[in-house]
Amino acid sequence: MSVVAQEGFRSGFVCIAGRPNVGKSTLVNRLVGETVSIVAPRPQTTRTRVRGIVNRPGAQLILVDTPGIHDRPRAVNQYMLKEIRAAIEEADVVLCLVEVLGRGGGKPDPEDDILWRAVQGSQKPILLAINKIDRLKHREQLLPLMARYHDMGTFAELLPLSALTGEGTQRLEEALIRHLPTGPRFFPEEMYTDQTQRALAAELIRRQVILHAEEEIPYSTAVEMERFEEIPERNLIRLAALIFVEKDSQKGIVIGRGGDMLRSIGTAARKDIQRVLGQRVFLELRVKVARNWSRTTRGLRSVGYSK
Ligand SMILES: Nc1nc2c(ncn2[C@@H]2O[C@H](COP(=O)(O)OP(=O)(O)OP(=O)(O)O)[C@@H](O)[C@H]2O)c(=O)[nH]1
Ligand SMILES: [Mg+2]
Repeated sequence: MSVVAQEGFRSGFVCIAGRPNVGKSTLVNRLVGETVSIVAPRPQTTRTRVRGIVNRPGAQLILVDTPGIHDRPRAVNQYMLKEIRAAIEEADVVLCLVEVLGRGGGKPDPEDDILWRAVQGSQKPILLAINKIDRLKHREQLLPLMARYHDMGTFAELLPLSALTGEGTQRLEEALIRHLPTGPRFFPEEMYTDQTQRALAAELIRRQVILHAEEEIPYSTAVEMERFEEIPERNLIRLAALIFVEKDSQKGIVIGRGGDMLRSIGTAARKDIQRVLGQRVFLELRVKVARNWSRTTRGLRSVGYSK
């Protein structure tokens, strides 16, 4: 790994912060061009900081995806808030993400106040991306919103885009690189995330639980990989994972009638992991109750959230 700074080479950490479900993880995956961070159509999908690395001629951007910012007293929410604060702290550039047609009804969402409080006072360049412009019928709808954000005076640049279609993401990338300091390449060029394959596989399983189960179960689920055994001569990975829930009733739901739900979670997760890791996968899943794990620091540790 080369840490010798090339003349004019730019590099650094970009923290992506914003309310739950605005598209932070979709944007990271789009810019990196790989699945780095899991995406789901409901809030609070991302739990920890996830780094995605973008290598371009003359620059290395390290994108730090964070959990959606919101303030609730449960231990798991406070853990997520700490992850966001740490990501802002380590960043060279902060990218705030909001969505069009959000709850502000054409104005900045009042619930974003917590985001502004978290970034204010930071001496770093703060950029604002307005996501999901593909959902607008008329592009002029953007203008009043842009004016409002402009008036806040907080942002070095305002960039409308769609992480889903890719529109505007090239401009965003160029803007981020412009605001990065000069510096060395921190990660080898072939590396696109600092996550282990083991951690990524556990996240892909958690995503399938989120997509299959309803109500409070996604918020009560954690996944721990018990076994990750690569068998290169057969191009196969043998995985065994534990799905933690908080109550017996949730365990029953995740397993389903005659094991139906767990089987379909397993099938979908196995396909996803095969696609992302490019190897055949043998996957075994078990469900276990870690009573009320999300409510205490000890509980969080017991399911693998140890920071
Ligand atoms: N229409 C549209 N949908 C988008 C866009 N970007 C993301 N989405 C959708 O928004 C939902 C949330 O996306 P995520 O990337 O998981 O959002 P997030 O901000 O990481 O959410 P948390 O991790 O919960 O904070 C998913 O259903 C995405 O497909 C976009 O540009 N346009
Ligand atoms: Mg996310």
